[in-house]
Amino acid sequence: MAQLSLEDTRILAQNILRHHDFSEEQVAAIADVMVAGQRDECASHGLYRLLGCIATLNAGKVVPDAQPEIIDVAPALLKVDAKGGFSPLAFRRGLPLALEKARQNGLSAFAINHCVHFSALWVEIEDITAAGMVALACNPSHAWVAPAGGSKPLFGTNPFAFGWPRAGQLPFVFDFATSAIARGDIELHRREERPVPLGWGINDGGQPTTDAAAILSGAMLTFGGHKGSALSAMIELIAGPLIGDFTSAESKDWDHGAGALPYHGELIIILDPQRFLGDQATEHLARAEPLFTAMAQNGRLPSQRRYEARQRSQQQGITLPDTLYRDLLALLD
Ligand code: NDP
Ligand code: PYC
Repeated sequence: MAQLSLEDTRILAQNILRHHDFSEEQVAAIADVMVAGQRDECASHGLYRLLGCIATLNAGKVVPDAQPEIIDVAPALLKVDAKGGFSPLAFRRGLPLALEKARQNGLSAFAINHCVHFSALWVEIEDITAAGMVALACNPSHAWVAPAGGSKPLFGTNPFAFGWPRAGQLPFVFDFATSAIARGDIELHRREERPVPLGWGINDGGQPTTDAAAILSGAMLTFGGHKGSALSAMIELIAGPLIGDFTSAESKDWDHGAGALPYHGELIIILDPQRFLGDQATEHLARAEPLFTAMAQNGRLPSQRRYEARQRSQQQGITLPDTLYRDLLALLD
């Protein structure tokens, strides 16, 4: 394993992006998200994503110097047109206005359009909870996942994330793909030639398999059967047609076999506890704490693993598999 400090991890990510002519603003926004993923030991959404981002650039499927444009649609609604760039800069540009609208109205809906998407959603959720807000976010991806009972890919891996601010503590956050697992994790199993658990996907004959490559060319499965399937459909709708953007099937068609990262939109909803509760906000938010304590009775809260990993990385730096480190250095050639 290669060992890097967090600062060297950031410099590596930034240098690779600069080497491929991403604009400085794009470099900063993309690298921040990837370094956060690596720091929190979310291997499938850390520096590994640089391989997909540069492959997407080489396929001509992302704009490296895109300048996102904010469109102020209504008192509680804004859109940011990412103009074909990766999503993090569009999120960064739109966030101040989205928070301001939530403060004014009690809630705001923030749509990102025309973005190429590679990231974990919890990074954005934590930016919103840091402002004392409750947050939800979701997006489609590429049609890789069969609907419950089917065998043909239709849905994306469609992540759904939620965040709740906690006084004096890291927020309560969960963030999961509506497929049994993120596709990035199956890709990492294929890279490392490791079998995956049964239930993650089926081969192109519709048969259950533990072979990661067979699932990647067959179909992934939703989590929780028909329940995950319905949630995934909801995400296709509210972060697709509702915001005037692609479904996962349309994103896959647009890809046209290039193997690029998905191109679509994202929907973020922000709720302001102060506007809901006024003077009683502190008292009512405190009532969440016994719920969290009771939830952790037999294990842990979502994000607890991440927060522990964060602390470890801040003290000791991060590790990367040698093969990945070599592949990343090759992107500087
Ligand atoms: P996981 O199944 O690994 O984890 C999902 C959530 O469940 C996390 O919040 C995790 O917390 C929590 N969790 C896991 N195990 C437990 C447990 N035993 N007890 C309590 N909570 C637990 O993630 P996925 O594979 O579903 O998704 C991984 C990432 O991939 C997400 O961040 C998602 O945003 C991203 N993704 C992005 C896509 C895109 O289009 N951009 C598409 C699909 C996924 P913890 O992190 O602490 O383990
Ligand atoms: O891991 O499923 C995934 C994914 C898709 C886009 C970004 N991550």
